[in-house]
Amino acid sequence: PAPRTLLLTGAAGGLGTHLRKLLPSYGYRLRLFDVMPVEEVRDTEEVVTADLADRAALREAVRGVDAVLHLAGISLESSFEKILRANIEGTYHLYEAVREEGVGRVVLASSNHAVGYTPAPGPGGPLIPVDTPRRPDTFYGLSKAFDEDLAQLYWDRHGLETVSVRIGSCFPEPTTVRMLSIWMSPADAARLFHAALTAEDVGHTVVYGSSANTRLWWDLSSARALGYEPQDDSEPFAAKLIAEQGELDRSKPEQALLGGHFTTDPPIWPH
Ligand code: NAI
Ligand code: 15L
Repeated sequence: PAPRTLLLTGAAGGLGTHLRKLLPSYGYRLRLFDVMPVEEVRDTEEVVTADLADRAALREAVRGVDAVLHLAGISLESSFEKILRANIEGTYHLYEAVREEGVGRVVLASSNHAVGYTPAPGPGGPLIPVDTPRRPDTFYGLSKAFDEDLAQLYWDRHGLETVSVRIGSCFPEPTTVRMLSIWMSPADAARLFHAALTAEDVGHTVVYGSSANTRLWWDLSSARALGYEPQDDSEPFAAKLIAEQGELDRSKPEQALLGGHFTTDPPIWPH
């Protein structure tokens, strides 16, 4: 198939940097958008350095692309004001640009922290479904819950399709025992985003984003229904992490709840 042009927002970040390497082999031409400069730009890449608050820059960045993979934003807890600007208003500005330019599909980086206060299932317990009630654990998680609802609104009102991916922990390796249950390898992230970008008739679909981990906490069936076939499993990392950190202690909220330490870290107030 002919290469599809993809706007990758948040391209200078950790996940964006992995995907710049991985997505071209799926046939995408990348247009990169970030407020921070992108390093080592390839000949095949176009770059837009701008803030999500810049409506004119966003509109131009979105013009002519086949789809948007929206990763830009604050990726950890912060003050409400900063989250509001980057993750809530920023995603709204992006969707307006996408609607105005007639782009048909967004894949949205949501997060496990939209449902972070959900108890993690014990061994053999029922997996967390995608329609579990939202239980954001932070202003950050709340912004991801908002973005999912924004995506639903733009589907219902404007016919603009979104796959919202509640990403677990996407790093080269899991570094905590909690992450064994929600880890997504960068290679599986590319597989999942490609499936989310190309599956037909997604409307607004919410999926969890992880590898096929032996200790999985959530239901990957809506992701698999898009054609996603995860190839990785965190289990080879388990013995070492458990030897160093111990098994999860379910009497501690930060080990018993999906969102981990996000559920117990002190709130960040305006400063
Ligand atoms: P990151 O913090 O490394 O990258 C985010 C990028 O967004 C940065 O390059 C930053 O400059 C850019 N950005 C922030 N505010 C912006 C603005 N106002 N305008 C333009 N660009 C802006 O985060 P990471 O780990 O790469 O995550 C990417 C996305 O995936 C984020 O939306 C994050 O919330 C989400 N996510 C990531 C997870 C992970 O394990 N890496 C887990 C769950 C969700
Ligand atoms: C997230 O949403 C963050 O963006 C990422 O940095 C990790 O903290 C991840 O969740 C996690 O829960 O491990």
